[in-house]
Amino acid sequence: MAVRYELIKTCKQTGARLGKLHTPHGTIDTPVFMPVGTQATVKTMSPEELKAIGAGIILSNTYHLFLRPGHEIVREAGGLHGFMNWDRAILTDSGGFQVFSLSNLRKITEEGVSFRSHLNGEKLFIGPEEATQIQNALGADIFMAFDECAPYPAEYDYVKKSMERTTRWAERCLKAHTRPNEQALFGIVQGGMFNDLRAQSARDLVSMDFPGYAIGGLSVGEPFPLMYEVLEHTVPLLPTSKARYLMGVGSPDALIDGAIRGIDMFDCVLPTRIARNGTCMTSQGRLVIRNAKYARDFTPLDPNCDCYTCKNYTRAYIRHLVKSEETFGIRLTTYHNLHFLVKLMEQVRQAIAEDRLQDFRDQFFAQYGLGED
Ligand code: PRF
Ligand code: ZN
Repeated sequence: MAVRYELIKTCKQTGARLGKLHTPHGTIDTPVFMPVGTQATVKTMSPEELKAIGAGIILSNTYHLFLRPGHEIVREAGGLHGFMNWDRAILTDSGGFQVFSLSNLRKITEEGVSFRSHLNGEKLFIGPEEATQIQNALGADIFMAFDECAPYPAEYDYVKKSMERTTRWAERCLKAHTRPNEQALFGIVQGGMFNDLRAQSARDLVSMDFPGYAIGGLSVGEPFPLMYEVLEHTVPLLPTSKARYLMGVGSPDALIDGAIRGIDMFDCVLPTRIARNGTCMTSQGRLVIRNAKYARDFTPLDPNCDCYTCKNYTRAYIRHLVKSEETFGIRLTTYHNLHFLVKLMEQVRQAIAEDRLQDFRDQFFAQYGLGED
């Protein structure tokens, strides 16, 4: 097995899990936030910088790398690790989500998804076998089954058919997987907001014995309380001996509330995306650096942060850079936001270790509600 999850302990106050994810490229303490590097780069961050903030695993995308530069080029480069010079762990998403959000004229059948490239209009196809072959070429430590993420809201009958097809696709991914000793294939639980469909999806995927399970189809526009309700129904159906990954969730409050519900892994473009328009995550909530009130503010982004950005630069300077569209500005905000989430997860793990995650959550929320956005 390429990847093994080790449960260290559960928090007596919340049930959150402290664990270790053993991969061919290092062991990752969980719960963990994975920065997103869609195009084989976490936008503006060098691998050395990612290591300096403490990132042990990053995510990349099948859909984008299939379109450009093509997975055969990545394979020739020694896989993603060699291509991008990152020697820690990598997880690739299957494309089952990006093809729906990005490509044009997509058509979904039992075979897979036909679509036109959002780059040049070329007609292409990805099914479960293709997604698996591409991800075997990319060579990430963990890769994801090809799935369909139903939109929200959606009718019960549509979600049921989509979830059942996702299960059949997961079976086909398992069959097509040629490198089980080097790469772990995770199944993705779907089923929308319907608890009985979630239960069926979880039961069927668990019987296929994947080395880890993701919960997909959440954080797609539904209210947070509904997402937590679905999590509370779904997570207990997954084996305690395997890692659980909540896809596409990365707001600080949801990382804490997801961990409390038994999630071990998260990813999201949120910290890097908002950094590029000048929004910073701080212990007091979001800070919009373009705001005029920072023009003469010579304090750091977050007084409680010890990152490179906060140790060396002021709000006034970063505001000037971002407003002038100087690339250094968004490097500084990206660095800070990723550091913020990686450190937040360190604090979450420490709180689990000491059985006080509920207390940590309450303290965090009392402060984080104070932001601007
Ligand atoms: N499936 C896949 N990737 C995803 C999702 C999903 O459902 C989501 C849902 N939030 C984000 N990324 N394959
Ligand atoms: Zn900082």
